[in-house]
Amino acid sequence: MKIVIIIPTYNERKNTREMISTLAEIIPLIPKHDVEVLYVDDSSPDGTALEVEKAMRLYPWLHLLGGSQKQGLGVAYARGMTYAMKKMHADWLMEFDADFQHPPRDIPRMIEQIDRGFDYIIASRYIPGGSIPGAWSFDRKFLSVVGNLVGRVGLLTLGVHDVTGGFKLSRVKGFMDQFDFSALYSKSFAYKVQLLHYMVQKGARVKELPFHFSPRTEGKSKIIKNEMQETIRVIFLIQLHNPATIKFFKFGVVGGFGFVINYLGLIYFNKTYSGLPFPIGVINFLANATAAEISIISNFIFNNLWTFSQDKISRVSQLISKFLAFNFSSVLGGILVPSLIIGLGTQVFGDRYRTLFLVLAVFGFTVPYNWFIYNKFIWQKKPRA
Ligand SMILES: Nc1nc2c(ncn2[C@@H]2O[C@H](COP(=O)(O)OP(=O)(O)O)[C@@H](O)[C@H]2O)c(=O)[nH]1
Ligand SMILES: [Mg+2]
Repeated sequence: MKIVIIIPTYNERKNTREMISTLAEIIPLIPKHDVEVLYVDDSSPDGTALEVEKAMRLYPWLHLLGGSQKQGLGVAYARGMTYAMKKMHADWLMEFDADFQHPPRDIPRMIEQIDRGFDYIIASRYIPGGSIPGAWSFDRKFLSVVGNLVGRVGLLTLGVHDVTGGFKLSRVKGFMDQFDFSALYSKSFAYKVQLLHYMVQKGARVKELPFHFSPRTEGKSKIIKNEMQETIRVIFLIQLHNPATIKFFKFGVVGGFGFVINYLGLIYFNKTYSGLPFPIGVINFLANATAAEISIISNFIFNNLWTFSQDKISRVSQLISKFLAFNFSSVLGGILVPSLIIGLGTQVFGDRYRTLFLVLAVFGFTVPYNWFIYNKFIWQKKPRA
């Protein structure tokens, strides 16, 4: 396998000289694979590129991709990865920093995982055995931990413990070779969360290996101040284009609309039925039952035509049986169980918690329950070409 270690640099001359001699010791330890190194330099004023060029005379595995000006880490990786795949015919791409914050000694451990059937190997600071620099200030640590957590939740990739790190190994075939680099949302560090989200969404088998993220000893950090905002912006754009998120949003709109119909229907049918010779309790029972049934029908229609339009039910026999199942499930998940939660909750804790238990029942039970039932039983995914 051809593995290309991509190292973007901006003013890393001193680190680069040392890094190349360290890599020269490490690469022979990986005889099973063809490991090459590609420096992607943005015309660093300190002459980083000269250092690489000098060493290239000694090491045939060393390459340099120059650039005209500093455009950000995301742009540098987009250039480097494209070059490694198209010109160097890489089977695997490694993301690696020039400044020794990623320990070069961990490279062979990462590469070993290739033979174990993984597609995406992540060096992780946030699993047992991994760490961030102890010398960092509290603020810096806090920002790193919280930023990573925001990323995990925002990307809906809770299974990955470190989503903001920059030391990774990605399979080209079926994964990176299908990524459209012109669609990168960020020119800077936030490209990382987008690539990670892409790999996970593509179904990559992920392996996280713990590592100690060292403090920088030479040169200056190039990370920009508002990187957190930039990352949040990228996550937002990712979700805006994520079919599962769009579907969940539509499901929410339809559900909310159903709730309003139910509420207005209760008022309307209370008036309509008020002439009937029943006590008010029975009238409200009937009014709510009618309104709830109308909202169930509306939920079914709009979810079928809009939310789950890709898996639309259209055969009449199927429509009938699926609607009956939907209706039954809605009575259970939308009426019976929430009523029980509200009834039990207010019985135990008092009536002033009524709204709290309503919210708890809807968001803690009905929403996840319906989402699960709709996806698994009502609108099962049709096989797609
Ligand atoms: N080519 C290039 N490399 C960059 C750019 N920004 C950062 N880097 C490199 O990316 C790596 C990580 O950057 P660094 O400043 O160490 O980020 P930090 O570890 O988060 O503080 C280093 O090797 C940098 O030299 C850029 O705009 N262009
Ligand atoms: Mg660094």
